[in-house]
Amino acid sequence: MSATPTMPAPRDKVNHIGLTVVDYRGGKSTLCAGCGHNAISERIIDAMYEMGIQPEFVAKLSGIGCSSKSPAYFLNHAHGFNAVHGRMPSVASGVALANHKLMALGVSGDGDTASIGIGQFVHLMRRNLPLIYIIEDNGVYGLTKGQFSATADLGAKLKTGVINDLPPIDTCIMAIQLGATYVARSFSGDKKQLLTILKAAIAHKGTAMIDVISPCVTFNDHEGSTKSYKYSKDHDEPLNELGFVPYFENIDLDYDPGETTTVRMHDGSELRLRKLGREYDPVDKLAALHVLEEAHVKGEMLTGVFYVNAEAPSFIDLLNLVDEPLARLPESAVRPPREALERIMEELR
Ligand SMILES: Cc1ncc(C[n+]2csc(CCOP(=O)(O)OP(=O)(O)O)c2C)c(N)n1
Ligand code: SF4
Ligand SMILES: [Mg+2]
Repeated sequence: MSATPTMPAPRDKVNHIGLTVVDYRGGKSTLCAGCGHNAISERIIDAMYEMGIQPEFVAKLSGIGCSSKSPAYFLNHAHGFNAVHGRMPSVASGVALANHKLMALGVSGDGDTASIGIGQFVHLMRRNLPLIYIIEDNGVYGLTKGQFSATADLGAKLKTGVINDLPPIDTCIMAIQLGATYVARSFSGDKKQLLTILKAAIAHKGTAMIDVISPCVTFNDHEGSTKSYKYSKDHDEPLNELGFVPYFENIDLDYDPGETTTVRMHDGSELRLRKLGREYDPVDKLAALHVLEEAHVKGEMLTGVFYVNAEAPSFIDLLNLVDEPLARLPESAVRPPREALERIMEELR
Protein backbone atom coordinates (compact mmCIF):
# COMPACT_ATOMS: atom_id res chain seq x y z
CA MET A 1 0.00 0.00 0.00
CA SER A 2 3.00 2.31 0.28
CA ALA A 3 3.61 5.13 -2.19
CA THR A 4 7.21 5.34 -0.99
CA PRO A 5 9.75 4.39 -3.66
CA THR A 6 12.79 2.55 -2.30
CA MET A 7 15.05 3.12 -5.30
CA PRO A 8 17.22 6.28 -5.20
CA ALA A 9 15.99 9.08 -7.49
CA PRO A 10 17.98 9.53 -10.74
CA ARG A 11 20.38 12.48 -10.45
CA ASP A 12 18.54 14.61 -13.03
CA LYS A 13 14.91 13.88 -12.07
CA VAL A 14 13.30 16.97 -10.57
CA ASN A 15 10.82 17.01 -7.68
CA HIS A 16 7.69 19.17 -7.55
CA ILE A 17 9.69 22.31 -6.73
CA GLY A 18 12.10 21.70 -9.62
CA LEU A 19 15.15 20.46 -7.67
CA THR A 20 17.18 17.29 -8.22
CA VAL A 21 18.31 14.97 -5.43
CA VAL A 22 21.83 16.41 -5.84
CA ASP A 23 20.48 19.75 -4.54
CA TYR A 24 19.82 18.02 -1.20
CA ARG A 25 23.28 16.53 -0.70
CA GLY A 26 25.89 17.66 1.81
CA GLY A 27 29.63 17.31 2.26
CA LYS A 28 31.46 13.98 1.97
CA SER A 29 31.02 11.98 5.17
CA THR A 30 34.04 11.56 7.44
CA LEU A 31 32.25 8.92 9.56
CA CYS A 32 33.38 5.27 9.44
CA ALA A 33 32.31 3.38 6.30
CA GLY A 34 29.17 1.39 7.18
CA CYS A 35 28.17 3.62 10.14
CA GLY A 36 24.39 3.61 10.51
CA HIS A 37 24.45 7.42 10.77
CA ASN A 38 25.47 7.65 7.07
CA ALA A 39 22.38 5.65 6.06
CA ILE A 40 20.19 8.05 8.09
CA SER A 41 21.72 11.05 6.28
CA GLU A 42 20.86 9.37 2.97
CA ARG A 43 17.24 8.89 4.05
CA ILE A 44 16.99 12.53 5.20
CA ILE A 45 18.21 13.59 1.72
CA ASP A 46 15.62 11.32 0.06
CA ALA A 47 12.78 12.47 2.33
CA MET A 48 13.48 16.19 1.85
CA TYR A 49 13.80 15.68 -1.91
CA GLU A 50 10.60 13.63 -2.21
CA MET A 51 8.65 16.09 -0.05
CA GLY A 52 9.94 19.02 -2.12
CA ILE A 53 11.30 20.97 0.83
CA GLN A 54 13.30 24.08 -0.10
CA PRO A 55 16.74 23.39 1.50
CA GLU A 56 17.23 27.09 2.35
CA PHE A 57 14.14 26.87 4.58
CA VAL A 58 15.63 24.17 6.80
CA ALA A 59 17.67 24.79 9.96
CA LYS A 60 19.89 21.82 10.94
CA LEU A 61 20.73 21.71 14.62
CA SER A 62 22.91 19.24 16.51
CA GLY A 63 24.98 18.68 19.64
CA ILE A 64 28.27 16.75 19.89
CA GLY A 65 29.08 13.19 18.77
CA CYS A 66 29.53 11.29 15.50
CA SER A 67 25.75 11.59 15.08
CA SER A 68 25.85 15.33 15.68
CA LYS A 69 28.47 15.70 12.93
CA SER A 70 26.12 14.21 10.36
CA PRO A 71 24.13 17.39 9.47
CA ALA A 72 27.29 18.39 7.57
CA TYR A 73 26.62 15.47 5.23
CA PHE A 74 23.16 16.50 3.97
CA LEU A 75 21.42 19.69 2.79
CA ASN A 76 24.42 21.89 2.03
CA HIS A 77 22.15 24.86 1.36
CA ALA A 78 20.33 24.73 4.71
CA HIS A 79 21.15 26.80 7.79
CA GLY A 80 23.18 24.93 10.42
CA PHE A 81 24.28 25.23 14.06
CA ASN A 82 26.47 22.61 15.72
CA ALA A 83 25.81 23.33 19.42
CA VAL A 84 27.48 22.24 22.67
CA HIS A 85 27.12 18.60 23.88
CA GLY A 86 23.50 17.98 24.93
CA ARG A 87 22.41 21.58 24.34
CA MET A 88 20.86 21.28 20.88
CA PRO A 89 17.30 21.59 22.28
CA SER A 90 17.94 25.13 23.60
CA VAL A 91 19.41 26.27 20.32
CA ALA A 92 16.64 24.54 18.36
CA SER A 93 13.97 26.20 20.52
CA GLY A 94 15.54 29.60 19.89
CA VAL A 95 15.64 28.98 16.13
CA ALA A 96 12.05 27.73 15.97
CA LEU A 97 10.78 30.71 17.95
CA ALA A 98 12.87 33.32 16.16
CA ASN A 99 11.76 32.08 12.74
CA HIS A 100 8.83 29.66 12.71
CA LYS A 101 8.88 29.65 8.89
CA LEU A 102 12.07 27.55 8.97
CA MET A 103 11.82 23.78 9.34
CA ALA A 104 13.87 22.90 12.44
CA LEU A 105 15.65 19.54 12.15
CA GLY A 106 17.62 18.39 15.19
CA VAL A 107 20.06 15.47 15.01
CA SER A 108 21.37 14.05 18.24
CA GLY A 109 22.97 10.90 19.61
CA ASP A 110 21.89 8.59 22.42
CA GLY A 111 24.71 10.02 24.55
CA ASP A 112 23.93 13.59 23.55
CA THR A 113 20.21 13.12 24.34
CA ALA A 114 19.91 10.52 27.10
CA SER A 115 22.93 11.47 29.25
CA ILE A 116 24.28 15.03 29.24
CA GLY A 117 21.27 16.44 27.38
CA ILE A 118 18.45 14.62 29.16
CA GLY A 119 17.18 17.73 31.01
CA GLN A 120 17.04 19.72 27.79
CA PHE A 121 15.35 16.82 25.98
CA VAL A 122 12.65 16.55 28.66
CA HIS A 123 11.68 20.20 28.46
CA LEU A 124 11.78 20.27 24.66
CA MET A 125 9.36 17.30 24.48
CA ARG A 126 6.87 19.10 26.79
CA ARG A 127 6.48 22.05 24.45
CA ASN A 128 5.34 20.52 21.18
CA LEU A 129 7.51 22.94 19.31
CA PRO A 130 7.40 22.29 15.53
CA LEU A 131 10.65 20.37 15.19
CA ILE A 132 11.94 17.02 13.96
CA TYR A 133 14.21 15.46 16.59
CA ILE A 134 16.22 12.46 15.40
CA ILE A 135 18.24 10.33 17.80
CA GLU A 136 20.89 8.29 15.98
CA ASP A 137 20.92 5.56 18.60
CA ASN A 138 23.87 3.14 18.72
CA GLY A 139 23.86 2.43 22.48
CA VAL A 140 27.39 3.83 22.87
CA TYR A 141 29.36 7.06 22.87
CA GLY A 142 30.89 6.42 19.44
CA LEU A 143 33.00 9.58 19.24
CA THR A 144 34.74 8.91 22.58
CA LYS A 145 35.47 5.27 21.72
CA GLY A 146 32.46 3.21 22.64
CA GLN A 147 31.47 3.53 26.32
CA PHE A 148 27.86 2.39 27.12
CA SER A 149 25.24 5.10 26.79
CA ALA A 150 21.99 5.30 28.76
CA THR A 151 20.05 3.58 25.95
CA ALA A 152 22.24 0.45 26.08
CA ASP A 153 20.17 -2.62 26.91
CA LEU A 154 20.45 -4.49 30.19
CA GLY A 155 22.91 -7.35 29.69
CA ALA A 156 24.46 -5.89 26.51
CA LYS A 157 28.18 -6.63 26.16
CA LEU A 158 30.98 -4.21 25.20
CA LYS A 159 33.83 -5.38 22.97
CA THR A 160 35.99 -5.53 26.10
CA GLY A 161 33.52 -8.01 27.67
CA VAL A 162 32.03 -5.48 30.15
CA ILE A 163 28.31 -6.20 30.72
CA ASN A 164 25.77 -3.38 31.09
CA ASP A 165 23.97 -3.87 34.40
CA LEU A 166 21.64 -0.86 34.20
CA PRO A 167 18.21 -0.77 32.50
CA PRO A 168 17.94 1.42 29.37
CA ILE A 169 16.14 4.72 29.05
CA ASP A 170 13.48 4.40 26.34
CA THR A 171 13.39 7.81 24.66
CA CYS A 172 10.14 6.96 22.83
CA ILE A 173 8.34 6.22 26.12
CA MET A 174 9.70 9.47 27.57
CA ALA A 175 8.72 11.51 24.52
CA ILE A 176 5.14 10.16 24.52
CA GLN A 177 4.70 10.72 28.27
CA LEU A 178 6.09 14.23 28.07
CA GLY A 179 3.98 15.53 25.18
CA ALA A 180 5.68 14.88 21.83
CA THR A 181 2.97 14.48 19.22
CA TYR A 182 4.65 12.17 16.69
CA VAL A 183 6.83 9.41 18.10
CA ALA A 184 8.47 6.62 16.11
CA ARG A 185 11.36 4.18 16.14
CA SER A 186 13.13 2.79 13.11
CA PHE A 187 16.33 1.04 12.09
CA SER A 188 18.95 2.66 9.82
CA GLY A 189 19.02 -0.59 7.80
CA ASP A 190 15.29 -0.40 6.97
CA LYS A 191 15.29 2.10 4.10
CA LYS A 192 11.59 1.98 3.30
CA GLN A 193 10.29 2.27 6.85
CA LEU A 194 12.72 5.03 7.83
CA LEU A 195 11.97 7.06 4.69
CA THR A 196 8.21 6.85 5.30
CA ILE A 197 8.60 7.82 8.97
CA LEU A 198 10.73 10.84 7.97
CA LYS A 199 8.28 12.00 5.31
CA ALA A 200 5.36 11.88 7.74
CA ALA A 201 7.49 13.76 10.31
CA ILE A 202 8.08 16.51 7.71
CA ALA A 203 4.29 16.78 7.24
CA HIS A 204 3.72 17.03 11.02
CA LYS A 205 3.49 20.42 12.76
CA GLY A 206 4.61 19.66 16.30
CA THR A 207 7.45 17.78 17.93
CA ALA A 208 8.32 14.66 15.93
CA MET A 209 10.71 12.47 17.92
CA ILE A 210 12.30 9.61 15.97
CA ASP A 211 14.68 7.17 17.62
CA VAL A 212 16.67 5.39 14.90
CA ILE A 213 18.70 2.33 15.87
CA SER A 214 21.95 3.09 14.07
CA PRO A 215 24.74 0.53 14.54
CA CYS A 216 28.26 1.77 15.35
CA VAL A 217 30.36 -0.57 13.20
CA THR A 218 33.56 0.34 15.01
CA PHE A 219 32.58 -0.03 18.67
CA ASN A 220 29.23 -1.79 18.91
CA ASP A 221 28.68 -4.31 16.12
CA HIS A 222 30.01 -7.48 17.78
CA GLU A 223 28.43 -10.65 19.17
CA GLY A 224 26.70 -9.77 22.47
CA SER A 225 25.77 -6.23 21.36
CA THR A 226 22.03 -5.52 21.19
CA LYS A 227 22.52 -2.60 18.77
CA SER A 228 24.55 -4.45 16.09
CA TYR A 229 23.33 -4.89 12.50
CA LYS A 230 22.77 -8.60 13.00
CA TYR A 231 20.93 -8.26 16.31
CA SER A 232 18.77 -5.40 14.99
CA LYS A 233 17.88 -7.29 11.80
CA ASP A 234 17.03 -10.46 13.75
CA HIS A 235 14.97 -8.67 16.43
CA ASP A 236 13.29 -5.87 14.43
CA GLU A 237 9.57 -6.26 15.11
CA PRO A 238 7.57 -3.76 12.99
CA LEU A 239 4.38 -2.70 14.76
CA ASN A 240 2.71 -1.48 11.58
CA GLU A 241 3.30 -1.35 7.85
CA LEU A 242 3.46 2.29 6.85
CA GLY A 243 2.25 4.07 3.76
CA PHE A 244 2.48 7.81 3.14
CA VAL A 245 0.63 9.87 0.57
CA PRO A 246 1.91 13.46 0.34
CA TYR A 247 -0.73 16.16 -0.14
CA PHE A 248 0.61 16.99 -3.62
CA GLU A 249 0.24 13.41 -4.95
CA ASN A 250 -3.36 12.47 -5.21
CA ILE A 251 -2.69 8.75 -5.47
CA ASP A 252 -5.52 6.39 -4.75
CA LEU A 253 -3.88 3.46 -3.08
CA ASP A 254 -5.41 0.05 -2.96
CA TYR A 255 -5.80 -0.85 0.69
CA ASP A 256 -8.22 -2.55 3.00
CA PRO A 257 -9.78 0.16 5.21
CA GLY A 258 -10.66 -2.40 7.91
CA GLU A 259 -7.01 -3.19 8.43
CA THR A 260 -5.67 0.32 8.05
CA THR A 261 -5.77 3.46 10.19
CA THR A 262 -5.37 6.73 8.31
CA VAL A 263 -4.05 9.84 10.04
CA ARG A 264 -4.41 13.13 8.19
CA MET A 265 -1.32 15.24 8.80
CA HIS A 266 -1.30 19.04 9.11
CA ASP A 267 -0.37 19.73 5.49
CA GLY A 268 -3.12 17.42 4.14
CA SER A 269 -0.83 14.42 3.59
CA GLU A 270 -2.02 11.00 4.78
CA LEU A 271 -0.14 8.53 6.94
CA ARG A 272 -1.63 5.05 6.61
CA LEU A 273 -0.80 2.43 9.19
CA ARG A 274 -1.67 -1.14 8.40
CA LYS A 275 -1.91 -3.49 11.38
CA LEU A 276 0.62 -6.27 11.54
CA GLY A 277 -0.86 -8.97 13.72
CA ARG A 278 -1.79 -7.06 16.88
CA GLU A 279 -4.59 -4.55 17.40
CA TYR A 280 -3.08 -1.11 17.63
CA ASP A 281 -4.40 2.44 17.51
CA PRO A 282 -1.63 5.03 16.93
CA VAL A 283 -3.69 7.88 18.37
CA ASP A 284 -4.15 6.13 21.74
CA LYS A 285 -1.42 7.37 24.09
CA LEU A 286 -1.95 4.66 26.73
CA ALA A 287 -1.80 1.93 24.07
CA ALA A 288 1.48 3.38 22.80
CA LEU A 289 3.03 3.31 26.27
CA HIS A 290 1.70 -0.20 26.87
CA VAL A 291 3.06 -1.64 23.64
CA LEU A 292 6.49 -0.15 24.30
CA GLU A 293 6.67 -1.43 27.90
CA GLU A 294 5.54 -4.84 26.68
CA ALA A 295 8.32 -4.86 24.07
CA HIS A 296 10.88 -4.41 26.86
CA VAL A 297 9.44 -7.35 28.77
CA LYS A 298 9.49 -9.53 25.64
CA GLY A 299 12.95 -8.35 24.53
CA GLU A 300 11.59 -7.08 21.19
CA MET A 301 13.06 -4.21 19.18
CA LEU A 302 9.72 -2.73 18.24
CA THR A 303 9.75 -0.26 15.32
CA GLY A 304 7.10 1.83 13.59
CA VAL A 305 4.96 4.86 14.40
CA PHE A 306 3.84 4.50 18.02
CA TYR A 307 1.93 7.70 18.53
CA VAL A 308 0.50 10.55 16.43
CA ASN A 309 -1.58 13.47 17.60
CA ALA A 310 -2.21 15.80 14.69
CA GLU A 311 -4.72 17.87 16.70
CA ALA A 312 -2.68 19.24 19.62
CA PRO A 313 -1.72 22.92 19.42
CA SER A 314 1.97 23.55 18.82
CA PHE A 315 4.03 25.85 21.03
CA ILE A 316 3.84 28.47 18.27
CA ASP A 317 0.00 28.31 18.41
CA LEU A 318 0.03 28.52 22.22
CA LEU A 319 2.21 31.62 22.15
CA ASN A 320 -0.09 33.16 19.55
CA LEU A 321 2.91 34.45 17.61
CA VAL A 322 2.45 36.91 14.78
CA ASP A 323 2.77 35.40 11.32
CA GLU A 324 5.89 37.40 10.44
CA PRO A 325 8.95 35.64 11.98
CA LEU A 326 10.14 37.46 15.12
CA ALA A 327 13.64 37.65 13.65
CA ARG A 328 12.34 39.75 10.75
CA LEU A 329 10.22 42.23 12.72
CA PRO A 330 11.56 45.79 12.59
CA GLU A 331 12.73 47.47 15.80
CA SER A 332 9.68 49.74 15.69
CA ALA A 333 7.48 46.63 16.15
CA VAL A 334 9.44 44.91 18.91
CA ARG A 335 10.57 47.84 21.07
CA PRO A 336 7.83 49.00 23.50
CA PRO A 337 7.22 52.77 23.39
CA ARG A 338 8.73 54.87 26.20
CA GLU A 339 5.24 55.47 27.71
CA ALA A 340 4.63 51.71 28.03
CA LEU A 341 7.95 51.21 29.82
CA GLU A 342 7.24 54.16 32.11
CA ARG A 343 3.82 52.68 32.92
CA ILE A 344 5.43 49.36 33.90
CA MET A 345 8.02 51.14 36.06
CA GLU A 346 5.22 53.08 37.73
CA GLU A 347 3.39 49.82 38.55
CA LEU A 348 6.52 48.42 40.18
CA ARG A 349 7.05 51.36 42.52
C1 LIG B 1 30.62 18.90 27.87
C2 LIG B 1 31.21 17.70 27.19
N1 LIG B 1 31.33 16.53 27.87
C3 LIG B 1 31.84 15.44 27.27
C4 LIG B 1 32.27 15.51 25.99
C5 LIG B 1 32.88 14.28 25.34
N2 LIG B 1 31.98 13.65 24.38
C6 LIG B 1 32.04 13.96 23.07
S1 LIG B 1 30.91 13.11 22.16
C7 LIG B 1 30.37 12.28 23.54
C8 LIG B 1 29.28 11.25 23.46
C9 LIG B 1 28.73 11.05 22.10
O1 LIG B 1 27.81 9.99 22.12
P1 LIG B 1 26.50 10.02 21.25
O2 LIG B 1 25.74 11.26 21.49
O3 LIG B 1 25.81 8.74 21.50
O4 LIG B 1 27.05 10.13 19.76
P2 LIG B 1 27.73 9.02 18.82
O5 LIG B 1 29.16 9.44 18.76
O6 LIG B 1 27.56 7.68 19.44
O7 LIG B 1 27.02 9.17 17.54
C10 LIG B 1 31.05 12.69 24.69
C11 LIG B 1 30.80 12.16 26.03
C12 LIG B 1 32.12 16.73 25.29
N3 LIG B 1 32.47 16.87 24.00
N4 LIG B 1 31.60 17.79 25.92
S1 SF4 C 1 32.87 5.45 15.70
FE1 SF4 C 1 30.90 4.41 15.44
S2 SF4 C 1 29.35 6.05 15.55
FE2 SF4 C 1 31.35 7.00 15.12
S3 SF4 C 1 31.47 7.17 12.90
FE3 SF4 C 1 32.48 5.26 13.48
S4 SF4 C 1 30.87 3.70 13.31
FE4 SF4 C 1 29.83 5.70 13.38
MG1 LIG D 1 25.80 7.03 20.39
